[in-house]
Amino acid sequence: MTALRVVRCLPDGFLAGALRADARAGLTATPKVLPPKWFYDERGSELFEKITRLDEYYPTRAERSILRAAAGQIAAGTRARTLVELGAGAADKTRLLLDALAGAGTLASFVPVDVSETALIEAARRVAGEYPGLAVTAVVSDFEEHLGLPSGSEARLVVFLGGTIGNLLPGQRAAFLRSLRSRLRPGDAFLLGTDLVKDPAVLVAAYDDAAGVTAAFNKNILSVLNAALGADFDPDAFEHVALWDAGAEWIEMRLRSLQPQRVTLPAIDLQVTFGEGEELRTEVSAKFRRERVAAELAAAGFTMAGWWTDEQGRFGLSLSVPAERGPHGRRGSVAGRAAFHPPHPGIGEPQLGDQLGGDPLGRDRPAAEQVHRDQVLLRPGVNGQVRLGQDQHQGNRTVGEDHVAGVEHGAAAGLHRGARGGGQFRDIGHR
Ligand code: AVJ
Repeated sequence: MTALRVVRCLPDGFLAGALRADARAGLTATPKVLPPKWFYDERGSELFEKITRLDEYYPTRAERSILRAAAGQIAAGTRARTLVELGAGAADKTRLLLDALAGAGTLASFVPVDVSETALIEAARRVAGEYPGLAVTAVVSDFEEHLGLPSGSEARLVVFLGGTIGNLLPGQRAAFLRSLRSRLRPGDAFLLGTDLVKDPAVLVAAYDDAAGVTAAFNKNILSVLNAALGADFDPDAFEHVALWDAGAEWIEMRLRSLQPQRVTLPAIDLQVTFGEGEELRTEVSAKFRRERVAAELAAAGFTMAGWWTDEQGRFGLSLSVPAERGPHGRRGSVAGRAAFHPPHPGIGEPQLGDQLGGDPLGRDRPAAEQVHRDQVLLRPGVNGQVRLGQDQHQGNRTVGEDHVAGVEHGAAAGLHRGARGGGQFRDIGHR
């Protein structure tokens, strides 16, 4: 009998309340902003699935090609019993990891976490049907609010794919990574997908496709507000804008008002006006360089133990584990440290520092290396039972710190450099 559970981690009305708060704060801010999480009603999720099949939108294909090449290594290295996927959506890429972990003989449970209940339960049901005996717990949650991590003592691999971390503003990203780190312990690992800095023309095209699917996806947020708040936005009175902010190294999506207009939002007793040409920011999608990923992970108490990119260096997957020293410099437990040691002879301690060199886009790397990878070798030493039930999603904290063996290839580029273009939007806080 296929085991499928649905757990709702958010109190009733939480999302509706959050939408009202975001709409009020964002539409009364100057400049106006709305967080991208409100794109994903049923139509929004469908439009996003369509985007992932567009020629211009390379991230999904690039990440899938990396997962196809690296899933086996990640499974063998992490020996995870539980796969937790944050922002799961359709979970199709996840199958590559599920197959690899099942192949490694360690997989026991799958926990997809997403705010979009419909897409989530549909995906969870499909996975439960395809993997007999796999315990599947669909967690309806906003991972910024509640990670929905199952407790229990078995090795967990938490994955955050698709480059969705890039939709969080820097402060939110740091808070999210710290919060995740505080819930991980020895034996756990974190797999993160990050879209990489590249030719701005390629980036802008990926967010402004010729068929106008992304434009429809962007405008859909106005329909979400109309439906949820009784607003009278006219999506056709706005045009889709996608631009590259070279200073912040992120793509911004905006909706530009085509004429002066007044919008009423009765559910929050609000009227807002838009001037002609006034822009409402609906999403940032940050693009990364490898050492910035490593730096942000390290700042949150992770050690990056592995890094893969696709052939053209368009997308990066990092695998990291709780650092030996936590974010506050506290040393990890000796016992925990013993749990990790390289299973293959000849693989030394990662010398992260001296590896960070060379061309960030990998152009100095021999063409032969189709999918770039840095050996990731982990062997969780801890085994125990995971019993998934309602209360375990309250997220018991266990903090553990360990060290990982691995070899590294380099990347080089600085973090944020001086503001250029789009500045006026940057500092408006997210929710
Ligand atoms: C997969 C959610 C990260 O930012 O690239 C796609 C969302 N926005 N086209 C991204 C998105 C516009 C996407 N994420």
